[in-house]
Amino acid sequence: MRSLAIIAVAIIGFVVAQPGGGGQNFNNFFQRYAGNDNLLQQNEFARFWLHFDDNGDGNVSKQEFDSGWRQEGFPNPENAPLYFLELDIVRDEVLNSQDFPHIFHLFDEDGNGAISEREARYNWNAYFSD
Ligand SMILES: *[C@@H]1O[C@H](CO)[C@@H](O)[C@H](O)[C@H]1NC(C)=O
Ligand SMILES: [Ca+2]
Ligand SMILES: [Ca+2]
Repeated sequence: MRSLAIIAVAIIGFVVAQPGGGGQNFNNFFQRYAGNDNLLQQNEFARFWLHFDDNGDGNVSKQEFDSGWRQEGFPNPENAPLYFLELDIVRDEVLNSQDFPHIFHLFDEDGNGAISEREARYNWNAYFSD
């Protein structure tokens, strides 16, 4: 019984120790696309969303988004359909260049035309956690 408790504590400790829960996911979003200036510009932000566009037609379909979100290990894959609805701001059941500027402005809280790491992390956690 006692050793079970120790194992449980060890597992919980390990999980808690992971950087911020989806730290790796966040890095794949921000560091990969922000470049050397550590800021996400509109085109870099759009490039991130378009990486889900498997057939390269400029539209991220719901199926492309759901399967990409799941396969790449982004947070809470069971919520991918809900995230798609959040992101499809110009509601036409695809994510594309009409949606990206709106999503960009939601992330760019101080409106200076670029998403800082702080803005990115804050909004990423808010939109894509439970
Ligand atoms: C992308 O989606 C828009 C909106 O639904 C549609 O009008 C357009 O034809 C689509 N483009 C392609 C290449 O399927
Ligand atoms: Ca597509
Ligand atoms: Ca849309």
